[in-house]
Amino acid sequence: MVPASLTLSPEVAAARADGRPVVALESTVLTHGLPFPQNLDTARAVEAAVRDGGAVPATVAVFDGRIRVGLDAAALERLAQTSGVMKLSRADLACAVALGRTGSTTVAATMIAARLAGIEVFATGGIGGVHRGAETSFDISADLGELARTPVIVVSAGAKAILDLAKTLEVLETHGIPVVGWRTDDFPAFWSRASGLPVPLRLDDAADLVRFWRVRRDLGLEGGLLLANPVPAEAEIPCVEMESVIARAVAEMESVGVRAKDVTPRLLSRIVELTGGRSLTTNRALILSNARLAAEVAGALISRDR
Ligand code: PSU
Ligand code: MN
Repeated sequence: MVPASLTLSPEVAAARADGRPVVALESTVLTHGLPFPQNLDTARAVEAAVRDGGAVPATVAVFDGRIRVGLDAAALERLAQTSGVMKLSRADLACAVALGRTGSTTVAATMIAARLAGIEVFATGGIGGVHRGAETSFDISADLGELARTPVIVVSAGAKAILDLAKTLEVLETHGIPVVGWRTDDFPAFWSRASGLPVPLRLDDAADLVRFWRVRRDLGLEGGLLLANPVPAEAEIPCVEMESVIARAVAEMESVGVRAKDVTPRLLSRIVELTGGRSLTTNRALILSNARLAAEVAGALISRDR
């Protein structure tokens, strides 16, 4: 049963009813991750990439207290243009619904909506994770806890190198979340194809992933799976180049005392400035690549279930 506060767009509802592949997409990347107008342009391109891959895109956001799964062109535009909307994660999603607010959904909140809508595959740019200095700040994204409990395959370019990737992998392991390198042995670092950290599992074929996912369900193992897809080589910015930019942005944040939900958006926008916009081009390329892979996986899941 879909809860009353959740609305599927007519297109998503029809695809679900017919058993056609659907890919969920988050919206925090639009409101807090990319600047206007690149955010709107990217959102449209991501939806087109999902369609090209044979699946229906379902961007998730909260409008006036309704969780909407699948946005029409007008809603996408409104969201991309409005500044100051709430960034909603597991902790505040229900509050926004109860009070009739508008907000974008993080990876965690999008996974919750996807599960409620019966969508098993979700494409994002990068998940939240364990921040650098977490041993003192305790800043660990709710995305990791969500992956531990909610059964959705999340396609991500690894995790942002603004995070502590080694600690992020440790917490993923602690929670029993499978981290699968897509045709790679090295955990991708968002703008870079490799972090130098080995990825725990590697798969090269969507059919193998689908078998793995179905066995997890059969064994009653709760939680999601992180499919780590390296950015296409032609769009990559190597780790060594990003490192000095990230270190500077992180140090600036610390000196100003940015905390909690503001950390990730502030770091991302500062990195766009410090790279002169180059990081944006890479960001867009990796999101599109993740959307294409998610569509392929969603299609493979459906053929397996037939
Ligand atoms: N990583 C990115 N771009 C983003 C985000 C993460 O590369 O826009 C967003 C996602 O929506 C993610 C959220 O779920 O930030 C994590 O925020 P926090 O670290 O506050 O949990
Ligand atoms: Mn945080």
